[in-house]
Amino acid sequence: DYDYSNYHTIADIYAFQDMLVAENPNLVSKIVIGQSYQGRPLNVLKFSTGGTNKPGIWLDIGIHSREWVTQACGTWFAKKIVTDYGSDAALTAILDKMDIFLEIVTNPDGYYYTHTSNRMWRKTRKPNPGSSCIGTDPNRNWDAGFGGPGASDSPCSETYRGPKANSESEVKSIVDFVKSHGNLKAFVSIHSYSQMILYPYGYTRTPCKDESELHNLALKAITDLASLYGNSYRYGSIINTIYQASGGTIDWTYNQGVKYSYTFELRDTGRYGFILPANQILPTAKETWLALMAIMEDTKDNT
Ligand code: 0X9
Ligand code: ZN
Repeated sequence: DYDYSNYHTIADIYAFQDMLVAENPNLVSKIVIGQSYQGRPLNVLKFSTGGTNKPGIWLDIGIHSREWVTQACGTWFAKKIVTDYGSDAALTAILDKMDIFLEIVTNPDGYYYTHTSNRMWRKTRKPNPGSSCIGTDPNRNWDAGFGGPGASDSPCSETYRGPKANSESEVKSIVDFVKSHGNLKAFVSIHSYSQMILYPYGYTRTPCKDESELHNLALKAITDLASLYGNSYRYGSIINTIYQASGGTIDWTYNQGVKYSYTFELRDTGRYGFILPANQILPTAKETWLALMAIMEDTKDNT
């Protein structure tokens, strides 16, 4: 049986995904939206109770490979969905109306590298011509304020934006999926650490047009999260709450018309940072799930 309370290799997570599909064929399927630079499949679990092109909720996890608590929470979320469907009224109502798409290992080359060579690897693993430094920050590579302040043009930087928007296949594969799906209503990108729920924008100080609604829903989400263990989260726009960041995921999805676009930054606030002890995986997953449910329910009620 899969051990949700420990960290796992990419091989384990791929096997977990296939097992979940095999055990729940009427609810879960696996979509391969592309492949990484090194040729690994970019797997997305689709949770659907049937129908064609129902409104969708997207969750991507681990675009920064060293943020290990996020991929660990992702496997727990996947199991939670199949457990709660048909027994939890709120999750059942969401899945009766909408499909959920879950990409647990969004940067598989980086994740492999964090297990084999450098636990603190963040970026993709694509070489940069003319530089000995490897990789692009896949959260600076999206076509929203690309090239502006809050990203680097130096391949050796941890926030290198890449040679052009969508240069990383791990990003472009999601871009193609979002466009071809055409009916996503929520898009939640999960990172760690710093305990925040963030909404657009990161590349500009101009407030997004749904700011007050996204702000109120973020407050509901962090309140529900805190109800479990009293853990406190901050919330607000990316630029006002964390820092200016251009070329970020949810700025692009929001500009595509996906209104409920959020970035989560999970535990902790810096004591352990990216190296969160495994005994915090389950509490982090459980509290985060309450925030995700708040956002998914509100999306469902407004769809
Ligand atoms: O800098 C980042 O990419 C994120 N923080 S992290 O420690 N996980 O690297 C925050 C970025 C905010 N989100 C977007 N710009 N979409
Ligand atoms: Zn991150």
